[in-house]
Amino acid sequence: MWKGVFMETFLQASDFVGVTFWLVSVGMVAATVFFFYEGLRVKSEWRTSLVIAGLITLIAAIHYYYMRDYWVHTGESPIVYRYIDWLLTVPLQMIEFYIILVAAGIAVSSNAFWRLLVGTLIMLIGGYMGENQWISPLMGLIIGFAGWAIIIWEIFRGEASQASMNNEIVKTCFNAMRIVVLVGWIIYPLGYISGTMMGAIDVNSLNIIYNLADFINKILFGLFIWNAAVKASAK
Ligand SMILES: *C/C=C(C)/C=C/C=C(C)/C=C/C1=C(C)CCCC1(C)C
Repeated sequence: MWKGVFMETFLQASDFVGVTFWLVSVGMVAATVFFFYEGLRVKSEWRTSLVIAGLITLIAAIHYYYMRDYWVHTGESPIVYRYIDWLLTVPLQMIEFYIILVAAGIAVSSNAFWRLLVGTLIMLIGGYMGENQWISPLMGLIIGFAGWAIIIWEIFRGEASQASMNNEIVKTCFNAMRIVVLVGWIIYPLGYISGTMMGAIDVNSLNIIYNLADFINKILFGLFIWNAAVKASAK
C-alpha cells in the first residue's frame, strides 16, 4: 500500500515525460536567475527588458512545478496550467518587442503593443475553446491562426517592425525574436492538430513536444534580448 502511495506521489525515474517537466522547471529557474543577475550589469535603459525576460521564465518555472505534479498524479495533459502559463507569458513576450525599441530610444506608438496583445488573446482563447471542445477544434484552430497572423503581421510588416530598422542592435535582436515567433511557435499548433484534432499522437509525445518548445521559445527568446542588452551596454 505504501509503495502505491509513493508511486503516485513522487516523480519516478522511469517516468520520462515527468522528468522532462522537471528538467524544464529547473532550466527556467536557472534562466530566471541569469536574466535578473545580468540585468544588474547592463545600462539602465535595458534593465526592464531583462527583468521581463526573467519574469517570463519565473512564471513558467512555477507552472512547470504544478504541471509536473499534475502529470505525476493523473498521467494526463495539464491543459489548464499550460494555457494559464501562456496567457501570462506570451503577452510579456509581446511587451518585449515594444520594450527593446523603448530601450534604444526609438519612438513607437503604444498601438503596436495593443495589436500584439489582441492577437495573443485571440490566438489563445481560440485554442483553449477548441481544446475543451466548447467550439469545434477546427474552429478553434482557425481562430487561433487568425490571432497568430495578427502578431506575425505586426512584427514583420507593422509599425514596430519598421521602427526596429532604426538601430543596428535592435534590428538584429528584433529579427531573431520574430523568427522564434514564426518558426519556434509552429510546434504549438502542430501539437494541437496532431494531438487534439487528430488524436494522432499520444499524451506522452505531445507533452514532450510542448515542453521542448517552451524551453526553446522562452529561454532562447530571452537570450536574444540579453545579447542585445549586453552589446548596447558595451558601447
Ligand atoms: C511560452 C509559451 C509560448 C510561446 C506559447 C505559444 C503558444 C502558441 C503559439 C499557440 C498557438 C496555437 C495556435 C496558433 C492555433 C490554436 C492552438 C494554439 C493555441 C496551440
